Amino acid sequence: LTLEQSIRVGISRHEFFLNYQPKVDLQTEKIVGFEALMRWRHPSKGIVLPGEFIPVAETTGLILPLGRQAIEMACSQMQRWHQAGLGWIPVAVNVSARQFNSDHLVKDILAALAKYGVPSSVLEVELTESLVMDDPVIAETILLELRAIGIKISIDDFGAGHSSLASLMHYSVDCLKIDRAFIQNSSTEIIRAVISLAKSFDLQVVAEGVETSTQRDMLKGLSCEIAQGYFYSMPVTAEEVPDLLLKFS
Ligand code: G
Ligand code: G
Ligand code: MN
Ligand code: NA
Repeated sequence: LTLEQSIRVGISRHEFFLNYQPKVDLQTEKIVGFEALMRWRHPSKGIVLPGEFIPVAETTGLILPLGRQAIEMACSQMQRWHQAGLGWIPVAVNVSARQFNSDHLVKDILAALAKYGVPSSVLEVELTESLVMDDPVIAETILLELRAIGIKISIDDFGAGHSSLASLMHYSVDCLKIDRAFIQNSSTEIIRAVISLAKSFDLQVVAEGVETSTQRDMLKGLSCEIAQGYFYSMPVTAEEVPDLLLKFS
């Protein structure tokens, strides 16, 4: 089987699942939500990471059914946590370019929210900066549609591409996630400037790839609101989420 064929089979056999990485409020050190990260339970290779299948899924168009499953699984999981008495835990799902530009995204999201009775306010989508900048006019139309549903929109991996923070600020988004390479390689002054500009446009700021207490302290000092990274937790399985919530409570 080619990789494309095994992804296709994997989709039909529901071999893909989500892990969850917490986003932590830097002031309170409480978990405010999770990012859903896809994994593949491959029948012979074991657990396969997105780097090995997302690019192929993108070029073959399989990202459309796969992305739909991701949205479904996130909503289904939110419903289960809610039924378990954990309340509505916000979850962010990554959406790639091909998905964003398909006609189905809004329909898929509405269908999944309705199927599992999930309030739109607890679902978030993460879009990359390049995806939004590729065709700004079309992007803004889709962003406004997503906004109208009431879900939250984040720009992912900010600072990883050719950033134009100034033009990005015109878009209808709620949150800016600063790329881990940017956090790890930029001076405090540069990070301070990005945070302050984002805030002046009323964007929430999430720092990605926070691995050390030094980085945590620096970001907290710059009034960054939320952090995500190995310093707090690796992505965990859905079953591990309740214990993780307790640990941060
Ligand atoms: O978990 P990991 O670091 O291996 O994720 C690598 C990349 O795969 C990240 O950039 C992430 O955005 C992407 N990714 C993870 N899950 C999904 C998903 O469900 N859909 C899409 N489109 N991308 C995903
Ligand atoms: O592109 P996106 O931000 O969606 O990708 C998230 C990826 O980053 C996931 O694959 C996740 O496993 C990884 N990741 C999350 N936290 C850290 C961290 O602190 N350090 C490193 N090196 N990778 C991280
Ligand atoms: Mn992401
Ligand atoms: Na990111």
